[in-house]
Amino acid sequence: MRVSALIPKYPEPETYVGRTHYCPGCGHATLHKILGEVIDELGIRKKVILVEPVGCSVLALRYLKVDGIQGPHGRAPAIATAVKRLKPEKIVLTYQGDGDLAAIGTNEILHAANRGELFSVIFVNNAVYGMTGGQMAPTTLIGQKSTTTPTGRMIEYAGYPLRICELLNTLDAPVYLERVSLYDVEQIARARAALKKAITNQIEKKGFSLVEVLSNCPTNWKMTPEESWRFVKEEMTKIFPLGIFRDR
Ligand SMILES: Cc1ncc(C[n+]2csc(CCOP(=O)(O)OP(=O)(O)O)c2C)c(N)n1
Ligand code: SF4
Repeated sequence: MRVSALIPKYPEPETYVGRTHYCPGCGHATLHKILGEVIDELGIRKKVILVEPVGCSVLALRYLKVDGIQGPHGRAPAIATAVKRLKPEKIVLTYQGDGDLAAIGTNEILHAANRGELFSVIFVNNAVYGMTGGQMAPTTLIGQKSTTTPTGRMIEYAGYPLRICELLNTLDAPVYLERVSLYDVEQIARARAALKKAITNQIEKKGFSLVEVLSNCPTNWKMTPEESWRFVKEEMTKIFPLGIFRDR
């Protein structure tokens, strides 16, 4: 018997096409896959409109077989607002990095959340600007090295890491805010459940939902994938605690 016959086959989700361009070990690929699984499970593939970001996941629509729109940097919430208001029967998702959502697009996400727009946000916090070579993001940890903080982020020059879930939790309108991660199988299962909840909230017309996903960037952090996930687990979660901030 051939060895390959003994290896169990795990079917890929219908919505997801594998073999992505991401660096080995990058969380974007895992996240795309579980998002594809959730879309399949909810049977909403033909209804989804994904507003894809500027950032490493700019090619998300090559891998997720859903309709979508490419937004300018940080402006996905404005586009999602328009699409959902014009086509309320669609399931509208934004997928945004921390440079996208928490730097150039902070204003956009704050006001969309405050208006209680009926779309779901997937916010990928990997503590740097991945695509452009690892510059400091608002979420970079104190002391963390990046190309623009070569000796480590200093509070005197760059302030403190911005906590988006906690910030949005001061607003009245959001219905669901959760921070998850992908550093082990249990966390991936939790992240999957959180994505499902955020999208289900939209299907049930409950209101604005955001899932923050603590992810990695082994290439720019100059770590192996294993080291990078250890950093997420041991360092990032100290500053960005995992959990549900709001569930109404
Ligand atoms: C208006 C504008 N400013 C700057 C850029 C350059 N740019 C492209 S991607 C990026 C950073 C993206 O980082 P992040 O959102 O954290 O996503 P990641 O690549 O880490 O997944 C920047 C600054 C741009 N494309 N458009
Ligand atoms: S540069 Fe970082 S975020 Fe971008 S694909 Fe590579 S590991 Fe992922």
